[in-house]
Amino acid sequence: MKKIVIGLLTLSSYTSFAQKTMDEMWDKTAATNKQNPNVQWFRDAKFGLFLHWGLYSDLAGVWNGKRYYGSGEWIMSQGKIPAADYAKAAEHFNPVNFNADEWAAIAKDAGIRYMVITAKHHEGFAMFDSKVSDFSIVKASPYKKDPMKALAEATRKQGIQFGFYYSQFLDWHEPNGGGNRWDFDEAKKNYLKYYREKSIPQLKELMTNYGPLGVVWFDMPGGLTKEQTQFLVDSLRKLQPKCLFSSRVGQGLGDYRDFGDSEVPPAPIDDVWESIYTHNDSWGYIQHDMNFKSSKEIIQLLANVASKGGNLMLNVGPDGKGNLPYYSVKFLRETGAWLRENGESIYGSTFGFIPAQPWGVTTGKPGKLYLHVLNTPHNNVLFIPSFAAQVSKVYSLKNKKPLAYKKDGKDLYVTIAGVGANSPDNVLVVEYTGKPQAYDTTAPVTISPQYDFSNVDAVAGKTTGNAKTKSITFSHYYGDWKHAVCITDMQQPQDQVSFNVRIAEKGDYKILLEYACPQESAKQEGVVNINNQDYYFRTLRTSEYEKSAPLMFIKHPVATITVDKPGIYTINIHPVQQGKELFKLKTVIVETM
Ligand code: FHN
Repeated sequence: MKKIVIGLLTLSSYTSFAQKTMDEMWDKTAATNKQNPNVQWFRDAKFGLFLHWGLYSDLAGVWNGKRYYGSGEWIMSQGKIPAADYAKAAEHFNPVNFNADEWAAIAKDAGIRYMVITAKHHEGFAMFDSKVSDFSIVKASPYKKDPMKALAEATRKQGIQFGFYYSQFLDWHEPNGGGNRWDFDEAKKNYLKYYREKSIPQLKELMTNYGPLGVVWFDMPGGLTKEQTQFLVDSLRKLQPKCLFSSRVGQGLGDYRDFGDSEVPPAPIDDVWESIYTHNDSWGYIQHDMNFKSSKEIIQLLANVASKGGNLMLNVGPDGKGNLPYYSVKFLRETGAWLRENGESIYGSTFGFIPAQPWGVTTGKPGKLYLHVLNTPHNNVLFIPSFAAQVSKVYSLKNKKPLAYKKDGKDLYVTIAGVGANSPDNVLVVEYTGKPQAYDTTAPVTISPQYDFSNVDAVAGKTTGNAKTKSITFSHYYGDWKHAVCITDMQQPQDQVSFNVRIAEKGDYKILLEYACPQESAKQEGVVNINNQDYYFRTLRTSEYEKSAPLMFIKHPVATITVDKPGIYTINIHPVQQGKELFKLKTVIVETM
């Protein structure tokens, strides 16, 4: 069994994060500080609310009549706005509609267990009453109050852990802060002076004046050595020993691990970790960004992240008047309603020992496996392969309705007819005794005609030769990062990928390859071998790879096959001859004909 390695994805600045191999992503050497005994509440919390709120929220993605797209909180950098001009924006930042109790109540209704809000983002503006800098909501804006104090109290009153985001290095307002090269001469910057005079003192203010913090969420570490970072961590820990630090404190000194923006690991990670996603395309409020994820998307994302053993912290960007966007409130409340019925399968769970199936994913607790049914099979029978433990009962979590099931050898079949398929995630519970099998990354991927498509994802592939499994990062709008795990570096016949699949029923199937292919790789021959039969194809051009642009994929039908006998098969793919990288293969799709 391929061991799932775990570790910390060391966070270089996100602009340089491009392609990491699976091993780099799961590099165990950069361990987190697993010794922090206070991490259990975080591990169990599973669902957090991220809030990006600052001067940029009032600009709402517009400066001097020009609309900016993606990462509204980066408008000063995108527009290379002089710090003195940008600072004037504070004069009309007056969030008079802000209501801490209302925000906290919405978070509670949404099933949120922890909240992290930007105390200071890269713009350098303190959203709290800082004695260190007058560039703050209290001193520089007509609002003149400290919203963080009120929000911290209201959030804790709702039983939700409260924490701050703090950009400890990037600060475009300060001559010695990181990142502003349009106003200040990089060569003259004294980062340590910035840390000593603003960053660390403000962090101490936050850890002293706002009550017990669950988390300090650091971001974009830079400029500090491991020793200096250790000194920062040690000095802050003295103020609140129980407070957890995110991995973006840098140097592997976080208490838990954050993946890249909008990234989920493709297989379970037995570590304490968090995936962070925007609700639309931006962290900070942008008035013309209306691409909000539905409650179905949020619920299925939450289930997917939990099925890999992690937390989802979903971001919302309040506007400059202190309002939460309508669709964020609407879809978060709908998510909360689902969690009130199904939260047992999420909160306090860990990854399920059955890998993703065509019907969905699994989470687990001792003696219980939760089946998150995201796609209903045509025959209303769930196939759960190789369920080694002894099943004691199976039922719908929502209404405890018992469900018929049968074992055939180790395989488990559950009849789900009549279980309300209208939910974005129908959760079933399999209670069992005895020892379940460990999660097996080499388990064959199920292909079944009970679904229109069965996906065989790159992470399930076994690579040989120079072929690699890599997480490819690209974006739509600025900073709106996307990730695709692909099989890459196949340039010659011995660079191969093989997938073990279990085809559940005989029949005719169409094989489609979902890949990205730049001009230089187009028109190269590849071959798919299934059951000792070769199927040739020639690659089609999709798009050039550039991390700050969309990476386009094609679903290229390459073969029709007939399977006479259900069973285990191997799908092998490789270039026919030496050449450029054949393509970046994301998925082998098996369509039921
Ligand atoms: O640059 C920031 C960005 O504005 C946002 O705060 C995200 C949230 O994870 N962090 C950095 C980019 O990764």
